[in-house]
Amino acid sequence: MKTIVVLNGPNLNLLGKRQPQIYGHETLEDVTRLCEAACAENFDIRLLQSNHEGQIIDWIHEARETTCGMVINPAAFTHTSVAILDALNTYEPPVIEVHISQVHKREAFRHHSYVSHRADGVIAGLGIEGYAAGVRRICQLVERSTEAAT
Ligand code: CA2
Repeated sequence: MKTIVVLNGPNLNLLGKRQPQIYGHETLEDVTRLCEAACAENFDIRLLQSNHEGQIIDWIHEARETTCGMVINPAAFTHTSVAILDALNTYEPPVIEVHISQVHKREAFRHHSYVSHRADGVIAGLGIEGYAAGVRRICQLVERSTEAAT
């Protein structure tokens, strides 16, 4: 099994419980189910969420050895964290950045992403379906690179 890590930043533990007009009614458990359903055969999902920047950085470091790709919604750290960008720059497999809301229709401070300097793809405004699209893209990229190597 190849593992895709799905990392989630601060406040996303409240998904489905607050501000449904922006983030919808689905919870992180629903995101896990959606990602598992989107996975190709021979892939599995490890979904993690933290409100702490250092924890997310530690998980990125661990993922270097244990995962074949990453879907990341860094939440507010998207717009602030050079430290998460630096950690992602040490991670070689494909990275897809996901935002549930259409950040470019929102406040100007949400329009810049440090993580986009590293991400291989960026998805915004598809609701939680964006995570599934990110997982499908990771599977495709990993399968293509495996085929190219054989
Ligand atoms: O649209 C996204 O996915 C965001 O990454 C969500 C972040 C926000 O800071 C980014 O600009 C865009 C906020 C996550 C907060 O999540 C909540 C979920 C439910 C209720 C309250 C907060």
